[in-house]
Amino acid sequence: MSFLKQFAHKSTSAKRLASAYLSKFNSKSNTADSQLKGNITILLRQERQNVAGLCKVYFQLSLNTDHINEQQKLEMQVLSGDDELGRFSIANNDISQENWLAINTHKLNNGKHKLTLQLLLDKKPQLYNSFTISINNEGPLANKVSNSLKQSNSPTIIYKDCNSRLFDFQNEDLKPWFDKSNAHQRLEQKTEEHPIAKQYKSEFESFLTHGFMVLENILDDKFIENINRDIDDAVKKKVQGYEEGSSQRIMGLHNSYKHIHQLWKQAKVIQILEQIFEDAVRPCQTLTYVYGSQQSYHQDTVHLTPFPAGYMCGVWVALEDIKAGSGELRVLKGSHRLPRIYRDTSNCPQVIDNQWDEFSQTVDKEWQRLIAEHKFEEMSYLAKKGDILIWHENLMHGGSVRVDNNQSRRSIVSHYFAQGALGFYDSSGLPAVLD
Ligand SMILES: O=C(O)CCC(=O)C(=O)O
Repeated sequence: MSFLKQFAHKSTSAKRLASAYLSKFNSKSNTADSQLKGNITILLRQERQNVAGLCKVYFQLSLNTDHINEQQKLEMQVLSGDDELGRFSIANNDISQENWLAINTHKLNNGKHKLTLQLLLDKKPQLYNSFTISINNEGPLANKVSNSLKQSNSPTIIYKDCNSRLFDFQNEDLKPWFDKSNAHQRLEQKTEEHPIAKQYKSEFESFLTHGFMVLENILDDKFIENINRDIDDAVKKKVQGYEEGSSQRIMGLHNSYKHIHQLWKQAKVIQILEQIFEDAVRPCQTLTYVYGSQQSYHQDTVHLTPFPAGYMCGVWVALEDIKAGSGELRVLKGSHRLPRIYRDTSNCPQVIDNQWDEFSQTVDKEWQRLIAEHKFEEMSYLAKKGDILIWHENLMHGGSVRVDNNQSRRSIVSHYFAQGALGFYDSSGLPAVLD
């Protein structure tokens, strides 16, 4: 079975992956004096040939292991020309399954790079395969991030685990303006510089003080009607096994529904986020809810993790007038100033193969402890259709209990990262999939 077909048969998400990963780099021959026979197949998303941030590369080894004994060491070396960018050990169960590595592209210069994966046995080259990427990390934020990653010796190649330990989260110079002590002064300045900051000044004030802003009446009824029609179709087709009436969320509908895709890239929202990030914006995912999520209070930081901290926002869009008792979105005002919880700082295990139980229990205790130690005012968000709430990466938010189980609460959450930042999912250790 071909590599692509193996992906396609694994699961629904793997099917999506297979169709997203269009460029396949077939194996080259063994090096002259290699002891091992086999090949390395590389899969790369086509659009990632113009890459920024963390670039995920899938590879698979097909190898006859008969000639390897237990004492021998298999490693993968990643090279740019003759320069080694990184190397990591290959365990027995890494052979014949799909593996991934992430290229920390901010560590490399912009432009084209021919990269090679080379398999080593006891440090001797065995097999290799090459691919080309074109790196494009541009703008003041990308430059700052690049410098920080170089200074802190962040690895250029990350194997199977992106996590907060790999990046210098203590670097004060990387703080975004809205997390600095002079943020209100900076906002005054921004209102002189940009009409969006001027128009939404009080909303920006709320973002600084409370960790979220509410924007009323941003989307028109006709557009929302079309989005709701998309959702009706997904519900009818039971996309992702969706059960009518449940609190289940449907992920990634922007990939298959036109109007949800338009919402994901809605110009007004992007313009406001550009003012928050002071950088271009990269959309990440969409989560569609037909009924209230009933999620307990949480920060997104450990799930959708930007480096530098702060350069990610959640955007919550009301697709109907939200009724009390429907499981309204709720937020804790000012909780964005709480410490950030990462997997590493809270001793949570990495989530592998969707095994969330231990991770969720551990991190949830941390969040509830932090909330109990402080006093925050709660806001239940009774939005009107077409209203939008933008939250700071670290704001505590969740869904209230559904008192009336028959009452729908249609909404879509999308997450956005600043273009010059890098994004990963600290909980699972994966690089973020960004547009
Ligand atoms: O809409 C809600 O109730 C909360 C959504 C949320 O926080 C999430 O999906 O991560």
